[in-house]
Amino acid sequence: MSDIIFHHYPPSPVAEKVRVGLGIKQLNWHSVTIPRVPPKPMLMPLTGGYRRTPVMQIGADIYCDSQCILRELQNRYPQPSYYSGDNSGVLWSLSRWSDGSMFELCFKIILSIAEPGMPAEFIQDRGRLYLGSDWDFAKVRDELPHLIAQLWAQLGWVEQQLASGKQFLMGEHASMADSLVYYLIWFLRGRWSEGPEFLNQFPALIAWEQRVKAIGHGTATEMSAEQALNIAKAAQPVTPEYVDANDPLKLKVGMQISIVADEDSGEQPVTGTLRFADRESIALLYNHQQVGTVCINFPRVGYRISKQ
Ligand SMILES: N[C@@H](CCC(=O)N[C@@H](CS)C(=O)NCC(=O)O)C(=O)O
Repeated sequence: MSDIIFHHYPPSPVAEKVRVGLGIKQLNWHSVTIPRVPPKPMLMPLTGGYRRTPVMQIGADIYCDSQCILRELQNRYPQPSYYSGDNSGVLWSLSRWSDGSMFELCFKIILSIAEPGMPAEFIQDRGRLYLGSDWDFAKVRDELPHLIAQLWAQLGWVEQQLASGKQFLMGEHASMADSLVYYLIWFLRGRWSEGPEFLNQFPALIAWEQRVKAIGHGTATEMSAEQALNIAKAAQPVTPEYVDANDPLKLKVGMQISIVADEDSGEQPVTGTLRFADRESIALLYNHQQVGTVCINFPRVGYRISKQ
């Protein structure tokens, strides 16, 4: 099987979610460090303009968004499973809470407090990406007690889930639930000056956090961005040609489509030729002179598809 190449940067919380996922399966992977803000000229040939972090590459197949990456890792490396028993539907639903309202809360608390000391370029980029065209961190700061109260109540659910003494969120083995929640705790502890003190009121959560940390990230070896591009160029996509017969958008293999995150983030759509679409994922072929043809995969949930 082709090697896993992971494009990310160390302080990225969403990348930490996947790094823990790589740890749960004890995988070997190549680490390519990408810039924290655009331009990302060595990533764009692979992603057709998708600029977020992280991105996974396996040969000439590219997986954008942590949801899509974890799904592909589970498909390719089924054991040990990200699911515990038959609860995969619940875990994917949980991911919409952790990546949606919970990530937004953590982001707002951390970035609004950190803003005054951060580079203007970074703040402008993240403000537009996560808070929309009328972003304003000062307004977010005015709401901090409310936001922290919302976080407090929801971290209480995590504490409650662990209170009976189980090792991990879904039982005695680590599952995707642990990576989905751990990355938010990692973000709060590492980037919010009051985070460590705030977390002290959740003792079961802190003991669990140590257990998840101990899982590690699998085994990473550094790779240059040039090497990653050359690997894509030398490979052919393996994502099959397929569209689900019940597709509500009546998609067909070969259609020209574009795809973009379904929120006011100011991101550019990625345009290409439809190759694969089922309920969970969509993939398009994209050509770039530096890599030839690559197949770029996205999750369906959270993304808007337009026919060209
Ligand atoms: N829905 C995406 C969200 C990814 C995301 O927002 N990642 C942050 C980094 S933690 C990001 O892309 N920041 C802007 C950047 O890296 O350019 C996913 O699950 O992968």
